[in-house]
Amino acid sequence: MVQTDAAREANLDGLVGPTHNYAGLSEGNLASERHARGISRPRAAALQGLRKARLLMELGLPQGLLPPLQRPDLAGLRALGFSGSDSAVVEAAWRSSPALLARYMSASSMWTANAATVVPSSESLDGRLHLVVANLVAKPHRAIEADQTFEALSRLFADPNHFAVHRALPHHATLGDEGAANHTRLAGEHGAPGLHLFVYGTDEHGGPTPRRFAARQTRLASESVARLGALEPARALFAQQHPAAIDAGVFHNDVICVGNGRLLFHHEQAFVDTAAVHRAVAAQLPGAQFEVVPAGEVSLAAAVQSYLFNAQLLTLPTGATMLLAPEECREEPAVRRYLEGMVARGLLDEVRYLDLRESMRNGGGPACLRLRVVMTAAERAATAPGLWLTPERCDALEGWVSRHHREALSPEDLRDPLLLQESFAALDALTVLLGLGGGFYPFQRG
Ligand code: SUG
Repeated sequence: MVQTDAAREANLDGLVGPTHNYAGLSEGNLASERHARGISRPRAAALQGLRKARLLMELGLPQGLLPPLQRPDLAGLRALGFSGSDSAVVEAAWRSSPALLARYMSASSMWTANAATVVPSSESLDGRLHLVVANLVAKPHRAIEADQTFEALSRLFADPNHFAVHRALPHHATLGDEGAANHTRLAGEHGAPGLHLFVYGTDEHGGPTPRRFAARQTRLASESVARLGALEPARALFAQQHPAAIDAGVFHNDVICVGNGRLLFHHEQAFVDTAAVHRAVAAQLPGAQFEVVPAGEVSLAAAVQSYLFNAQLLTLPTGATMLLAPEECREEPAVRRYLEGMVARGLLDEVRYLDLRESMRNGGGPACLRLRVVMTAAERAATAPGLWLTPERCDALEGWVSRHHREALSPEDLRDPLLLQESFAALDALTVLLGLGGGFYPFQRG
């Protein structure tokens, strides 16, 4: 499958902000729970992310970046009644509860697969590219991302002739939406009209539900996102994630399934009704391929631990297929064996392993760190230029990280007034570096 120049898939990676830390905020995300209150390394985290983005750029794929959101979220803390100077607000929040402050300090916007769901212009009813911001209501530290994400995407995709950026669904438990992490687009060619598989964890009208951990995505939310994003109704498929998977730590579908082109690659225990998913996909996508990993070869636990499915399945400009997997997949013998088998069978041309350990410790693998946006050349040209990575910009960003991000951050450091100053200084410098224009961040607007 050689991609046409008309429409190509861009990956927009989340730049890791200076407050990257391990606060154990995501129950049901085993890595986040396991590493709670550990020491994080913000500089290494940001450089690991940039290394991945640079690799894709060097492979000839359109590669962009989404800037981190402002942290601390002072408006969010002030809305809870904390007052006084910025540093007084932070200190008072810490005294009230360190865990509360941690929510407003989290660098979780790095996982841009949760920023929005994307409907490319080739499948939308009005011929524009739609981005529906995710409300992330399941977790308080993530729910506060929605408004700033909307503002950022509205600036980066500002041209109304090409783009429509939608606000997140209402913040209500029946409408939990986690964005592209629960959405997979399949298509014969990236430029050809595709098929959209929305995977939800719970349906208020029935069906099984997980027992140990709460499902984050509802069926109503998935359906509403498809409507808001003006997706041609015939191109939408809805399927329920297996509750046993959620209970085993699969808090998003992209922890157990990844698709690209005509290939859907997933674990045996990904869906409640696998046969129905395959039938529906095959009916709409001639030549659809399914690679189902049996639990007997890779257990659910090994899939979650290694993040096998949270890989980037990429079609390179040469037409070759590459899987970009976390280093943890190389270290897990069953997973590595499985991937080597896929190469031997000609399903993949190459597997590359990357060290993304800082993000992985919070449950964020390669696929979490990027938002896939299939775009035509005209659409790419209509975005804000600050969106795109170039070799020069990547060098400059590495310098920016080395200047602004701390080597290490402990949970107690979150109350440090200097961290607040450093964070805002970093974001100020970033807006200049990326040419994002004045007032990009709330603190810059006074
Ligand atoms: O929402 N972790 C994120 C990881 C998101 C992964 N994204 C995808 N699978 N697409 C989450 O659970 C942990 C933060 C902390 O514990 O400090 C966190 O938010």
